[in-house]
Amino acid sequence: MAPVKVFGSARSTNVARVLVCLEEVGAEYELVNIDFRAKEHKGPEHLARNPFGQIPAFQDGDVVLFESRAIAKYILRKYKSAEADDLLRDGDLKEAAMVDVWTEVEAHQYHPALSPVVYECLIYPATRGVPTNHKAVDESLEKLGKVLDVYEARLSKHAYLAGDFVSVADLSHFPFTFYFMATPHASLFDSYPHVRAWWQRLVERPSMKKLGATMAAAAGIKQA
Ligand SMILES: N[C@@H](CCC(=O)N[C@@H](CS)C(=O)NCC(=O)O)C(=O)O
Repeated sequence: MAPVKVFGSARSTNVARVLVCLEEVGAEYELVNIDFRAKEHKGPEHLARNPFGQIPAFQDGDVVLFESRAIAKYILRKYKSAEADDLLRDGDLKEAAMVDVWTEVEAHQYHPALSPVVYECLIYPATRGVPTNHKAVDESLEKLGKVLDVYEARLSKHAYLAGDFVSVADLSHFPFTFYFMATPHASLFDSYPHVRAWWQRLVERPSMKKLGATMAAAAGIKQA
């Protein structure tokens, strides 16, 4: 069977969200680079895969997908096995609903609060050569603190976000949080002991160790 294809680079956060799922289930995959400098992501071939001209895109035979969180769920459904963790909980209505809730929380609360810090401190200086906008960072950190208050309360009752089981909701946090930990604001998490312990549990997963090493090397981040 031909391996599935992921279009984009492993250093890209949204691509890494897909790759971490492929690593979790041990699926074979081919990573196809898309040359941003040559604007390949805005060319007709890539637009046929992702009409928004973004990465990732994903191909499994005649199935072509975009949107990293949707691709992640496809992968976890396709490669569901007794050996891998059940990361969607599709067989249990209540658990699956909580997985959906916290996947939405990641996309609509956590990501908008945390990602500007990563863009301002790491991505824009590296890719656009512009200095950090500290006002934007401070505003984001304030929003993030409020989100982390909710996470701390949740994670003081459960080991993972959707319950006492790891799920795609947790995995979805990996790429941006990984880069956040390389910003000067990583110590914010120290004020949230249950969140910090949750993050520590996640990054010890082989999938995240592997992806983290790849992302760090690609982005020139020194890991502790
Ligand atoms: N919601 C999308 C976001 C994808 C996205 O923002 N990709 C970025 C790279 S991480 C991109 O392709 N940016 C180029 C552009 O928007 O032109 C997803 O989760 O897949």
